Amino acid sequence: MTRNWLTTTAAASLALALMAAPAGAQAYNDWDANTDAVIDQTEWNTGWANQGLTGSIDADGDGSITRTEFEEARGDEARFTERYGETAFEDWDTNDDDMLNDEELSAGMYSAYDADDSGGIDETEFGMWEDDVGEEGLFDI
Ligand SMILES: [Ca+2]
Ligand SMILES: [Ca+2]
Ligand SMILES: [Ca+2]
Ligand SMILES: [Ca+2]
Repeated sequence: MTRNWLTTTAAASLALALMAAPAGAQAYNDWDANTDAVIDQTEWNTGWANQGLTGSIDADGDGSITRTEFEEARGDEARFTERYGETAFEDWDTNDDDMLNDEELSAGMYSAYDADDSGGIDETEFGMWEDDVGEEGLFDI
């Protein structure tokens, strides 16, 4: 009985993973407005705004993300640090007001996911980001 249950669960997880793939490609195409297969900073900011992602982290909805709101949204600290480094909040807070606004968060994420420092987000890098902000990701938003 137990073995059957586990097998069924594994099969269901695989089915979900397979179903998720086309949705990711669709999102990438939506963000890549000029279809040059790279998401530049402008396209990124637009996609970010369209998704309302800052609002998902901004628990009290005042338009600024405090350190507390940031830490509550980010999930597992060790995994987060591995991806973004220990000083992500400070690094992204470019005007040093101890809060992240929409622009700072968008720009910080952009630089974090441009893993090869090419100045653009390719489909692989975008996939990493989607995994991290999706269900069970670093940011569960
Ligand atoms: Ca583009
Ligand atoms: Ca807030
Ligand atoms: Ca700030
Ligand atoms: Ca890149």
